[in-house]
Amino acid sequence: MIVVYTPEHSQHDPAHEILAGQIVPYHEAPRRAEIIRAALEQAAIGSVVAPRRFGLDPILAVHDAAYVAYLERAYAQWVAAGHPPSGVIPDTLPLHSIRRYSANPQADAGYYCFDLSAVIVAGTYAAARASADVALTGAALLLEDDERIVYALCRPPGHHAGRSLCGGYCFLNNAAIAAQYLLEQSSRMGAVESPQSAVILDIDFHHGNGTQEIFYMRADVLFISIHADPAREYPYFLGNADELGAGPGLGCNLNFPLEAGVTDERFLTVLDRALEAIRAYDPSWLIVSAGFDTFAGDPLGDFALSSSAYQAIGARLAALSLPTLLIQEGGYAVDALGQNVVSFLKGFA
Ligand code: OKP
Ligand code: ZN
Repeated sequence: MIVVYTPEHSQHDPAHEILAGQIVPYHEAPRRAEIIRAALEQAAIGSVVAPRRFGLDPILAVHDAAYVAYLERAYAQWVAAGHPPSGVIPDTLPLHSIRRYSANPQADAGYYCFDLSAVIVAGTYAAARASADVALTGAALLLEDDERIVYALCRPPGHHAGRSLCGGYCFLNNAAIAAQYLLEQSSRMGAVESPQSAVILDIDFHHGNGTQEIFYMRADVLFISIHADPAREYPYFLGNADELGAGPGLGCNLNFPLEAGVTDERFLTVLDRALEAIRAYDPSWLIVSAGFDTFAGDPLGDFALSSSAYQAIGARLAALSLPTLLIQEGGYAVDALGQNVVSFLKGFA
């Protein structure tokens, strides 16, 4: 198995976030990726490669150009406006009818953000670009045909980022960018006559609202998410079972919102239903938004998965026998994160 990793993620290192009105240390911290990398090395899993550079085109195939330009300028204009150098956090969000764009640095931040957790510091844009390149490199390796399973150690994560919104520690939607790239490149190569399609399976504790939004109207990407019921948990406003896709994408969005306390057995039972849907859809590619905040000890989650559950999940995904891109998303129980990722990847061995 190939592992794609770059130390560039560490430039994205906000000190704090605002959680339920409290200023707390940033959960989505650089040590998460370093712990995973060290655990993979110790378990001798995979050969680690650095990402290639893909430029902006594959990012702009998913994200709005004005949004990406905002991510690039946000920190500098924020500091120039006299705001704190600790990072960009909006204080006013243009919700409902209050929607006219304003270039004021505070308003700019609010316009492109849906919560207070996606803090932009000086290195955020570079780190987010590198994270997208990690995912794209994984996709390219699958296209080159010598790899069937690639693990992209992405940081920052991506599944909450929408076409023109950051939030939930996410800036660029790595899974969506990789999926779009796989579809475009494989139909361009034309070696395969059959129309290309992809499944994005999101097993992070939180619903992948950004990914859902990006592909909601499309039939060539089936988005399936198993997550905490949004009635109880972040991201609150999306992730219900009755969100089935729209227009040509109707039937190509499948949510499994779950109760608190989900055990290994319960999760695997629900996963089996997701796998049935994947088999029926018969995609060319499988992209997994792999979050480990479903772990029993996670500070942001209320599921009860054990470390060994991830190996069982991995083995079931491997049994699909699809070219598979594994994309790192959440997981905040950092002491167990390395072992949980190792367990997951062992399931593919
Ligand atoms: C990112 B990923 C919960 C507040 C959550 C942001 C969580 C982002 C999770 N009470 N704040 O792991 O899906
Ligand atoms: Zn999560």
